[in-house]
Amino acid sequence: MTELVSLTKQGDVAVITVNNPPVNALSPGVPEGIGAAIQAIRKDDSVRGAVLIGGGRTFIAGADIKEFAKITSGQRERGIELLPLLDEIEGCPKPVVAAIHGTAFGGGLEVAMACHYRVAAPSAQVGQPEVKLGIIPGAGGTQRLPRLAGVQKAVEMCAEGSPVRAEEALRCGIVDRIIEGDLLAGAILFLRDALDRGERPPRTRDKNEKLGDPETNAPVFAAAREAARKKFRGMMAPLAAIDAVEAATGLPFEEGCRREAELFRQCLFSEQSKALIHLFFGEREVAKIPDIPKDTPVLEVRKAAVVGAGTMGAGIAMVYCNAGIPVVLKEADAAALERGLAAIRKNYASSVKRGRFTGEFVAQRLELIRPTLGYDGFSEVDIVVEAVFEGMELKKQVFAELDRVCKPAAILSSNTSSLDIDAIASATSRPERVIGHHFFAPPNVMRLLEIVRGKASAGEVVASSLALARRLGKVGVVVGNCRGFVGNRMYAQYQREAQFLVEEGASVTEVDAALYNFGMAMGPLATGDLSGLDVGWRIRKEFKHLEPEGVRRPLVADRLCEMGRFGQKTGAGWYRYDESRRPVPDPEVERIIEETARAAGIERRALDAGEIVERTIFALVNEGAHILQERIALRAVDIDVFYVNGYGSPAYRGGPMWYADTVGLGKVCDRVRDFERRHGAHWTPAPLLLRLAEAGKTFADFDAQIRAARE
Ligand code: 3H9
Repeated sequence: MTELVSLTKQGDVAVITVNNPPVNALSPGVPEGIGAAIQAIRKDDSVRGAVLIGGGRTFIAGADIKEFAKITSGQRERGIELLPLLDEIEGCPKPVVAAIHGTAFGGGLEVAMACHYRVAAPSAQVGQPEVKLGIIPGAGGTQRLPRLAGVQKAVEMCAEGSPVRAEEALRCGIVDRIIEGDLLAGAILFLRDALDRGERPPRTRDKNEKLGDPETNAPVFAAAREAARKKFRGMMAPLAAIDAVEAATGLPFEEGCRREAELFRQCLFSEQSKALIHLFFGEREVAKIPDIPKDTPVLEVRKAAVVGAGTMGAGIAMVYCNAGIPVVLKEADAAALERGLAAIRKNYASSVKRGRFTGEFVAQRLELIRPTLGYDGFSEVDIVVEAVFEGMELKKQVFAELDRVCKPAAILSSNTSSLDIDAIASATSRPERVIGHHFFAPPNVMRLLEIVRGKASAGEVVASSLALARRLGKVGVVVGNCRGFVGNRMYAQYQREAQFLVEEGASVTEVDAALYNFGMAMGPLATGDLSGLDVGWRIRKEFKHLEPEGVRRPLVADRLCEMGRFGQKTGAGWYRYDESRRPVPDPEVERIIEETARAAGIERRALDAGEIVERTIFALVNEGAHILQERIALRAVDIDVFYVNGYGSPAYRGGPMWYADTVGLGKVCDRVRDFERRHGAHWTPAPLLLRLAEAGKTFADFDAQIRAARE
């Protein structure tokens, strides 16, 4: 065999083991190795059947995703052709059992479904997650899965990409038995039972009983399409996956596979797939910090504390509880503490109602919260998250107290979204243990954690923060210390342009609709209303003395705040809100905008959606380029991962920096220059953007250089 696939024998049973760490992907050599093993088994009269198993921590986790870029860039001539291998396995006259542990994902599940039987460890998971990469199963997954699991389940798994656990896989017919204890021994026993029964190795392709009929299938496909259009707005792969499963119900197996292959290719060569694959690797790359070695020791977090039980503090406490970490929740007065606890209980109750958590799970989580008005229990915690009101003096006071009450090794983190982390750290005797942990609202939902590295933050504290982020189910992105860090610093430019656009003549709904249609989860003005316009107002007032003179500033948001229109929480902001918090366009706001623009001498005109998108998204990109140049973000992909996970940027566009690459930095730069001529110095192109555009390069090239330097 190859080094990647070994063939051994246990009596009359052959064992094919895939050894391609870390996840046994089907990299070049693996399919060939499995194919050669099957041929050897066919010829070997002493072998009656085989078990296919993964070495190390998992079964095959899918095709090698790195190969896709080689195919689409032309670097690799042929696609990944797994179908002949799967025919080979399925056509083998001796039964082959797939023994699954870890994850049988994508091509891994497709290989398993071509085997005659599947057994699984209780902790195993199976899935067709291809849509998350903007593609669909491309090796018969959409044809074999409905034959095993039925149409409804197959549509769900292929269109949504979520895995199912072994128990459910057994229930719906994807696996035949769950093996407690030694998986290989159990798989061999299972195989011997099958051999003793003397049955012909069953081929999944022949199992047509679960394929249903057009009448019962039609509403299943219609409902799946409707759900996919809502849940995966703008994405093509989920709809293509549904088409492919539908083909399984209407076409003979081989023709269905051909249809699947066509759809797979269309998806693979789309910009969406390239963007999503960029994010897949990006999410893993953000945890690699050039000056922090992989083996840096990390602090084990057994207990945590949160200071402040407001919206953010309460949400952060829930994040810790959900990860099973006991948390002390401190507030200054009893009423505020009770409000925070009530918010947590209400939030959990609605999760139970929606079926996300069981009542038992929630009861256990609530047990983990220990409310307090003082600092009792703080001496035992490994980490504190400060989430008090956003003001430097208060934060310094809290950190000085934490320094006094917490053990020396404890990490002291701040949830500040914009304040100087070094200034906060200066209030302690241990600035090396201080770091920013900026969560995004609502903390128990949003995946992003902005990890702000102060000038003194120790490598161990950064590494521990990244490990903790993963444990909390977050994606941690490490950024440097500057005003607003990466998130709010870039977002401020985006918001600024959105507001300038309304002053210049676009309506509130036009601005929001243009960006919603671009794929943002919400328009910028509706987002402002959701997070509260008063937050930015307060920050603008705090930093007013730092604003350079003579620079144009948005005017309307301050006027809305002066009128008490803080957004959803006051029932009015950029929109008015009805009792169900639905936004209603408000003529009063349009009147205020017109009045303000007239008073400021701003000429108003019609603006189209294209210009709205360019003005807002290129503002993000230009600021992103400044941030990269200043090394506040390590790589462009860090910014992309950041914006997709924290700011509702559409994943299928790959994040703002990747999107700029797809537009072409030359074109982006020309538009930025044009905006500079028309709107002033805040549009001056970032030197890095200019440099890359002039050299015909991309942000991806910039990242490649950083990667090369690291390696
Ligand atoms: C497919 O199969 C298409 C088919 O229909 C056939 C078409 C013809 N390839 O996530 P981790 C790397 S599409 C290459 O940190 P975990 C990953 O980058 C594929 N590399 O570990 C990382 O590298 P590094 C369908 C891969 O334990 C390292 O492995 N399958 C692949 O938290 C560890 O990864 C999927 O979409 C891959 N397939 O989670 C599964 N997978 O250390 C994608 C991982 O250098 N993978 N790597 O940063 C996953 O969901 C998770 O990695 C998994 C393990 C759950 C398996």
